[in-house]
Amino acid sequence: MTDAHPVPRLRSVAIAELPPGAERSDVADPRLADWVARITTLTRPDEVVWCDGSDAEWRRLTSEMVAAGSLLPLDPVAHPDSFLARSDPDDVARMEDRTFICSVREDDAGPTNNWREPSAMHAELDALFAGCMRGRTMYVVPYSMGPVGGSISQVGVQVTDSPYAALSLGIMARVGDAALAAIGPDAEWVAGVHSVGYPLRDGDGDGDGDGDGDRDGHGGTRRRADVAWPSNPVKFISHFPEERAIWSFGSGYGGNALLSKKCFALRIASVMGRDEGWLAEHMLVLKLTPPAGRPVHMAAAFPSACGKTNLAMLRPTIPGWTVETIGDDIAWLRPGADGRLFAINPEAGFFGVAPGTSVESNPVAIETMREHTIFTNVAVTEGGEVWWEGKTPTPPEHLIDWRGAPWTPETGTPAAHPNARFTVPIEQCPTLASDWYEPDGVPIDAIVFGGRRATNVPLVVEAEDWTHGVFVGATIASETTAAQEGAVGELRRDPFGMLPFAGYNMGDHWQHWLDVGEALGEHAPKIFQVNWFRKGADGSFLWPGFGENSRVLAWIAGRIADEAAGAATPIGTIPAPGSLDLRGLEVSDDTLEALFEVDPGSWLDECEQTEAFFAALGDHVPDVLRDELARLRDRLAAAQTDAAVLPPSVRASSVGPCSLTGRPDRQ
Ligand code: GTP
Ligand code: SPV
Ligand code: MN
Repeated sequence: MTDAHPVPRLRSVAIAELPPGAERSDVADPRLADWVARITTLTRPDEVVWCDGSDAEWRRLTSEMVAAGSLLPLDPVAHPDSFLARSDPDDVARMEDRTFICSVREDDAGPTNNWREPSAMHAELDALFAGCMRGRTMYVVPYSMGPVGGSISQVGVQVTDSPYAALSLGIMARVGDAALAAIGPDAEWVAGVHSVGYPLRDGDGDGDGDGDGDRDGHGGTRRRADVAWPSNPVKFISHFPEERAIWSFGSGYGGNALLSKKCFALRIASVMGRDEGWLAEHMLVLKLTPPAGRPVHMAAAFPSACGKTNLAMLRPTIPGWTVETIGDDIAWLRPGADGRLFAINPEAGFFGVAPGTSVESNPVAIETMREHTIFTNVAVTEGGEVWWEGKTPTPPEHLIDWRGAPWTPETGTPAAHPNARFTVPIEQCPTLASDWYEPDGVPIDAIVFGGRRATNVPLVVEAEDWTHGVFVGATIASETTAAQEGAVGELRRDPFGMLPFAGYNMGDHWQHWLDVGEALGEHAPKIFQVNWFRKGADGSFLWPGFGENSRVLAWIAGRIADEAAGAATPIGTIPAPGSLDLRGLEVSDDTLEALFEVDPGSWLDECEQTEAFFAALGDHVPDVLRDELARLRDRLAAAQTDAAVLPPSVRASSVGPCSLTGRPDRQ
């Protein structure tokens, strides 16, 4: 870091007369008061409102937004206290090509990030932000990531001219006076500036946007009409890691606008973690309790829209097991005093993918969103009940689609946007673990990497050790989803599920993982890879997924407890025959074989792509990971020439009678 507390930038901006609300006497950190004054001077809002995340604030903001037409109240019986927001059709997901890491050195951003030189980026942003909040309210939102004052927690402040962002932040982070009080003169806090970039008056006050001073005869107070979802075709999501600052312009959606989430808790926090010896990762955290034996905690990294929320809320199909939820998207992990790795979920809410969520696939999510929920870009019935693809097997006859247009099953376009989401407080989750409140986090017993892979990657594999596990994380590839703008279904490298979220050089991120592993030593968690998305020749999923994934979690728990048997393959250890509990599940032997097949030929092709990927990342790739690649190739080549090295079938009928719980495998 170049400066420990560089927050009050904008020193060049002379503070002008401030609008109502900007000044607040109980702000303990003079840098915060100064920063708010300078942002206000730059952006020119009509008033400033400090948010406290209270119920009263929720009621006030939702009713103002309903009156303004930017929220639609839903059916109060089906969805009490819940609302629908419809975004601009051009503002529906994170925009990776408009996301910038403005580190001082280009090499610190690395080849997987867009880089801009910080002062040039600031100059461009200052021009865009100048007057960008004219005619609007600027909300100042102080928040804590993690329990206020917790040993892994951090604080931040977002200013925004989007009431939707302010309201959503009230769900997603611990907003309020306790967080504000935690920002003392010595605190390190992350500064986020957000504007939708849609001022309602221009500089000369006449609202016609041309700035020519053509007054309307009413003292320059005429405003252009607002729209339901203001945004700007010009978009920047810019991060200044050394300043611990974020500037986001032009988008109101999700990760672009809720700066606590991807911008702070992943991109900026990953840099803080690099500097301070901890990890900020795109991971769910869950607690798994076997019928007998001790509970285990797992942290699992999957790319966007690849099943984190679903796994975190999993309702096991195998009797006696329970899964409790700690987090669904982000984990901060830090070696604890006793040498183990501890994790918190820094967030306080879910911003979950709606499509595919049903009473069958994710009953816990359905219960979680029973009330007090903001839905974005879902479809609704005329009566105000929400619907999305996959919610029910048959769609309703008539809907209003995510754009607000009439829809029938014949329309031919999705009724809900594929990246439609629900925003809901985590405390509404019926499976919330009490551990979520734990200020020092939970000890992690296993780390899991996943992705969407139609081919190659087995249902579950255990890495040989930490270094091999880091190699597995570094070489994750996944088919793209609607969570980001751009093509869907294309296989791309997404190491650690962090391709869009690492705030520093990806190769350095891998080295940091190796360093953390070394510090953990014998306490390092075991590392696994899973894939729920392998497909058969007919293009359908081989594995039923969702609640049935509990079978895989149980095998992982068995490995941790040294009770479940494994079988070696060139890519790692898969369940030994009979060790995966398949009782009560209809899955054919052929399907099982296909789920676990490790084809040396296609894996050697995969190795070639890994080599090219490593080459593209250059000399930041740790040598030991190149060694892992060489070793993997040797094992695959040996397997190719010696069929005997191929894994034994995991088919239950071909083997011993015992599942890992010691009971008969099939009754
Ligand atoms: P982000 O919030 O974007 O980071 O996504 P996420 O990783 O939390 O993804 P989520 O759990 O919301 O799942 C995304 C999509 O994958 C949804 O449409 C789910 O229905 C689907 N999905 C999740 N788990 C499974 C599974 O086990 N099998 C199959 N076939 N689909 C799944
Ligand atoms: C993701 O894309 O991984 C998300 C959604 O979790 S967003 O917050 O919009 O980035
Ligand atoms: Mn995510």
